[in-house]
Amino acid sequence: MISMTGTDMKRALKQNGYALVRDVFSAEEIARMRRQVIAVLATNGRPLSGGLCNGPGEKPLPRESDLARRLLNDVRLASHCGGEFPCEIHLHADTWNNWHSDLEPPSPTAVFSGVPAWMYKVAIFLQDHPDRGGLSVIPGSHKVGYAPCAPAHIGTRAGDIVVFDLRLRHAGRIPNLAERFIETLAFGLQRGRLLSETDRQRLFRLFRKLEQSLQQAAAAERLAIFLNYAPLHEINRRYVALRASDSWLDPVEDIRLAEALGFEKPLSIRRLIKRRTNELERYGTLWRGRSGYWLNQSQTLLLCSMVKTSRDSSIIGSPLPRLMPHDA
Ligand SMILES: O=C(O)CCC(=O)C(=O)O
Repeated sequence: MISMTGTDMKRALKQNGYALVRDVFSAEEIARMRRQVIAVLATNGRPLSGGLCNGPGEKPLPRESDLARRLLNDVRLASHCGGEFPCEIHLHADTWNNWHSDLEPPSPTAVFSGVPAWMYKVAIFLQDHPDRGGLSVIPGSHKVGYAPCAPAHIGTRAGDIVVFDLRLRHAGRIPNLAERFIETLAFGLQRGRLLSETDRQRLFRLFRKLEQSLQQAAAAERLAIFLNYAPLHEINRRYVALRASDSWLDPVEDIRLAEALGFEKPLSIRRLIKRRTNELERYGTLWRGRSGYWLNQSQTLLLCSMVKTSRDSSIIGSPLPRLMPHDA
């Protein structure tokens, strides 16, 4: 991706859960995308949150269409993680989207090591959103779930893209009072089995059209494209698997562990790790960086128990939670 280095992007995503990349697409590209999105939604759009959407599900954008071919093969959209290209496209026109996260954030433990490409989504807004109405986010909420933090309304110009973590709390155009009322009412009717999901979305669409007909000046249609790096159903499956393992937790640096365990010569922990590599690798690949070993949570616990056994001192317990880098 351009206009932001890979390092800056990684830092922004790790810290805030989102990164804004300016001027990725030219005005001509945006104009063409607008025309193409409008055409697709006119024929293959289905009602969603007052507007229309396309993909995934029935009649998604064909991969051989010009829009799909361009977006799914565009090196500017290749993931900062490993260069993967996006594989799924969602088109939205004039939808509202209240606060939510696409994947339930982990709480209270932060998660940010070795995050795979599929954990991110790219948003392309096809018009300017100088203050609000584009993407709003709760910075850092991908790490801490529902911690109360002030929202940030990301000011975007047509041509910019926003990359964000699927665990980040975010919103699109926030529904107004009347829209929230109709949502609550429709949810009630759906719960009482008086309305199907399709009918509920149709009702929102009708309501939105009514709202627009009452507005004095027609606003330009709010068009947006969202790209995923894996199919949606795959993302959910992989996330469940990831959360069930401990490899997504921040690894612990050998020296910090040795210090927390009270080693007189912290570097000597490496001899122990080397000696017991086979046992440690039963719990995942032992990762050796330039500055030493990094251990996952299971390896850390195992190493603690080895030290405990070899020194006959009680170690497991209090130091471990304090080893997490984000607590430092
Ligand atoms: O409508 C928007 O801009 C936000 C869309 C969104 O929240 C989502 O795709 O998860």
